[in-house]
Amino acid sequence: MENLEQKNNYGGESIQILEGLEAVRKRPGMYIGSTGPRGLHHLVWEIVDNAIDEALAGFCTHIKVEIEPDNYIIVSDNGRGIPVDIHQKTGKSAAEAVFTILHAGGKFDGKSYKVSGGLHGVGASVVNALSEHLKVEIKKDGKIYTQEYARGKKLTELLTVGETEETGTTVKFKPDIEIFKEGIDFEYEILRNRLQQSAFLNKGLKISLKDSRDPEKIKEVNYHYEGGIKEYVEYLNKTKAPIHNDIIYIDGAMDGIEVEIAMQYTEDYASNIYSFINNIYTPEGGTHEEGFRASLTRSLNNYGRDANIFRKEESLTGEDVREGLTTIISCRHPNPQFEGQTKTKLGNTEVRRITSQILSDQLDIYLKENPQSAKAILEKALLASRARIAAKKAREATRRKNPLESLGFASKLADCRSKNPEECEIYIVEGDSAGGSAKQGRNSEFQAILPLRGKVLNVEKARLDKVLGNKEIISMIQAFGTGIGEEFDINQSRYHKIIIMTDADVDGAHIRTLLLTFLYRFMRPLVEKGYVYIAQPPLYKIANNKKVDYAYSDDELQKILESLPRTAKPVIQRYKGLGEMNPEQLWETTMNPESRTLLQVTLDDAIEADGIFRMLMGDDVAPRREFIEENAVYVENLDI
Ligand code: TSJ
Repeated sequence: MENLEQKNNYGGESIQILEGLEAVRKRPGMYIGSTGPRGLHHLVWEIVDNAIDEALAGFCTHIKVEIEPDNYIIVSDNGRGIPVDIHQKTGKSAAEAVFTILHAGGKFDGKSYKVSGGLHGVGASVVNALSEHLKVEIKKDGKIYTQEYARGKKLTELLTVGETEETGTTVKFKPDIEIFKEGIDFEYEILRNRLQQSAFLNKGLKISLKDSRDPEKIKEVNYHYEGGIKEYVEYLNKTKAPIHNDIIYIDGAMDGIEVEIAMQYTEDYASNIYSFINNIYTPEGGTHEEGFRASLTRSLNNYGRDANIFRKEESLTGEDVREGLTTIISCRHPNPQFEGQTKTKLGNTEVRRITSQILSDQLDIYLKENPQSAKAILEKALLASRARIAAKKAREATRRKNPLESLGFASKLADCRSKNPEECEIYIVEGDSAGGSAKQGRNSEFQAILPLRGKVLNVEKARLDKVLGNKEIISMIQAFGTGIGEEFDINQSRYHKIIIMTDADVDGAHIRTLLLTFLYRFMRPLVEKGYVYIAQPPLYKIANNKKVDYAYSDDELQKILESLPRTAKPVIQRYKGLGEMNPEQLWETTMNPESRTLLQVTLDDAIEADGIFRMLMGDDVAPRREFIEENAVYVENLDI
């Protein structure tokens, strides 16, 4: 598409441009990842990110997002308004180019930090191509302009429709049901969560969300964080016990690269380091995280040594200094490079040095100026270090025996016959009764069943030694064959699909979250490689005479009921748990590869998982009640 703009022949060019957007409609997955719920929501991020770019450039203070009846989305900002002058190379207005030329977004100036990583930054033209209807309104230079499109093709020219003193851009669109065949229902909670994150990452920016789809129950939130990522850390630690009162905040810039870090230690054992580049979450980390880690370890060791806190020969490892740490790292880079399995890892080498330099300069000063906090942090890291060394000695003493075998209990694993990991699946099932149905219903050639009985340990609150004492966790490690922690080897995995199958209720969501947290913390490559899935059991059985249907959501139930003849008297059964399904039903609805739906778990939702977790475990009652009320719908699209 790059050379498209260099052609002089106008007619030929516009035909090619049409083909450009046709290509998006032919293979939408290439541009937005999928045509499922994730891809659908991606449309909103594309548009919102454009408005955030305007905020980053310093010209916009408020972004509003509204979900209207029929799933129209309206995004508006109070920025300068998309330029309307004629774009030389194309002969179109700049605004029209934005909506009709692939990758046209961001071509106007190279000065600002563009949101352009991974799937982001494919531009407004992709949203236009995949929308049944799109309307843009630009307020600029005293005038109001509008232009409309249908499925990427323009319905009108850019028209002047009025006068105004204000400036700004409003884009209204409705996703095309022909493309998003699974439906175009936006999920309030997904939008809310991500918009809140954007507000944290862009201090001072106001972001509002309003859902007016149900006139009886209009939802609205407004986010505005003057403290930015400092408030983000405060929020993430709300249900934890900090060991120092203040949040350490560091920012600086070198060679045009900005670095911002907020951090606080809590009594927890897990570490939560979330890094971003140009507002894009980088779950695979990269050079900004590496620079952070290197300097954190070095600064704390230097301080410990200078302050004579260490015993002889004592020093802290990276793991020691990250125990219980909550951190947000947010960088801005004019030209970020993305690497890694899922293109969510920052690759620019200079960022390692810059992050490291900025952190160590300011962290050294912080530690000197705040001796009480410094002491608490060093003591915590030293405890971690001593526990680590003691655990290692204990492990070495029992090395002759395989610790997993020596525990003396029988796992409930019903293995499959195939030994070819590529075709093998393991279902992790909550409870014995569901486990029984799954064992009877499965295809034992390639499907293994592991029922879990006891409670899964919350690994956020435990060190590795305690994690290795939990029966449910040992059963999983044994079954997978991968080992754990440092010894983890994904090539030993006996299954390429690890499928979590829990009830579609709040307890099920909780258990699933605990399992995902464990996999994320201790077997992350399984998640990175896409081996982890969530099974989707139906919520309802609808029996009408001899015909049986299953519904996986309330919407689907409604659709099925509407499709029945007027006089039909269907019997509707709401499944409260997997245990209520007989083996045949469970196979048919949830396990048969021909008819089931699996949700693949991806890394970029780790923060959302953390949020759900906090909501379920925390003492904030209102959001928990709301979650429970909306759970049926929510669980459906939950990825972690
Ligand atoms: F592109 C879009 F449709 F997705 C979109 C763009 C959607 C929304 C809600 C907002 C925007 C947008 C774009 N808001 N503000 C801007 N700003 C510009 O495009 C702009 C304005 C002025 C200048 C300049 O150099 O004068 C440059 C730019 C890129």
